[in-house]
Amino acid sequence: MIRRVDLRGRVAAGEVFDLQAEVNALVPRAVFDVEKALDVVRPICLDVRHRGLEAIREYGEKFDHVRVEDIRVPAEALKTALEELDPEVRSAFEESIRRVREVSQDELTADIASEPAPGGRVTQRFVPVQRVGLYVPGGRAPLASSVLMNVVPAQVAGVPSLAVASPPQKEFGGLPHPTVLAVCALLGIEEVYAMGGAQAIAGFAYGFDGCKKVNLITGPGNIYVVAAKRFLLGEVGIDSEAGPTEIAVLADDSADPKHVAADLISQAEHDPMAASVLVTPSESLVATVETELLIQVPKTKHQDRVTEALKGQQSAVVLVDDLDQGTAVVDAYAAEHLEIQTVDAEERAGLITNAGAIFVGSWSPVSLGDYCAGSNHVLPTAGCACHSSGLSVRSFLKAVHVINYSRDALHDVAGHVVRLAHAEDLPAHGAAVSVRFPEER
Ligand code: HSO
Ligand code: ZN
Repeated sequence: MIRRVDLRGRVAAGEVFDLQAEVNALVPRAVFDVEKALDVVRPICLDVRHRGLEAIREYGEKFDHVRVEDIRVPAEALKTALEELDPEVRSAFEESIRRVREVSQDELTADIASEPAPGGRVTQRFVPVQRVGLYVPGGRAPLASSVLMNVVPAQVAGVPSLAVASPPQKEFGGLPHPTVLAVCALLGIEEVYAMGGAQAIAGFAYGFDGCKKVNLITGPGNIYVVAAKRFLLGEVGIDSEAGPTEIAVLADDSADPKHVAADLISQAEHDPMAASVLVTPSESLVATVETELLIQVPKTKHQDRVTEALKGQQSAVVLVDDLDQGTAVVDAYAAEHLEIQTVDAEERAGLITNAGAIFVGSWSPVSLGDYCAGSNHVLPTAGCACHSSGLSVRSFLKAVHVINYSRDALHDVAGHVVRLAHAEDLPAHGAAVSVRFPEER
């Protein structure tokens, strides 16, 4: 069901960046060849740039098998979708929104004022990105929860203009999935487009008839969406690249094998390329978790893709010498989601430097974070957690330094500026300061 990797005596605990190459060779990630996908998306993006709306319609017809005349979803369709949403599902979304909103509000930072010299003020102001395009994938199961994970922090950040794109669905008459529309309506989003794939990303990046160009695109997507975002970076800003989902569990004998197995299966349910990795020094836990997988997997609805994901090279049960080695291994692996189920889970979590999100103890499963913890589920995958963060209010804010010096404060430091300017052979830089103090020349 899941392969074993024995790292006992093989990976020395050391600096995390020393271990990265080694751990990645032993627990290889799924092949997610963005470079290859770039060759496919490049002409699509350029076509959308030149032909706009008509190109988006044509690619929708080709890839989503439905031609949509009105790409912009009518207000009436949003309203109807919300009315038709199951009331219990609606209240679950509302609770999820409330929690993400509360966490986002607490994350808002006040301006930071400094005075590095008397009369010389530098203030860091946080300014929202002005127009954002949010992408919500269609695919196997459209993840309506991703709508709120993108929209809520953007709204709390104060983004004044927000648009959502999601692929047209043939079975819904060319509209995006009704639950996606319902959540948009619940959040007060009025600008929604039935477009998907690379053509949607290009549509947002360049703008088209009826849709103004955006400044930033966020949200997960398939490999073509990821490739299009990479191609268009610079033309627009993007959030971190989201590939197939990953869960790493660091556990000892105190962990409940039923819980560990269920959590490994939960993320495997997303994608045959999803990675589920258990890291433990306990041989008995390995045995009980393996047994649990054999019991639980056949009972899951999406058994086929769960099995494929667990059998893949990207999934493994990894035996380590002890929890310290295990901590070093999961830290080097830099999983999108890291669960720590050990006796000392909280302290151990404090040692981790690389993870998209860390789930501490027995009562914080990844599924909680996927929906209702108040944290965000759009997280860096493929090891990107060693340089990137998950989505949050900060993703939608730009930090701007505001410099405001008095005459005296500039005068006090003028000599240093002039000297540095000359040292770089840029005398006009110095002159722009000294011209302000003509009496001293
Ligand atoms: N685990 C996914 C997010 C998600 N799960 C949405 C269910 N719905 C990536 O973090
Ligand atoms: Zn999930």
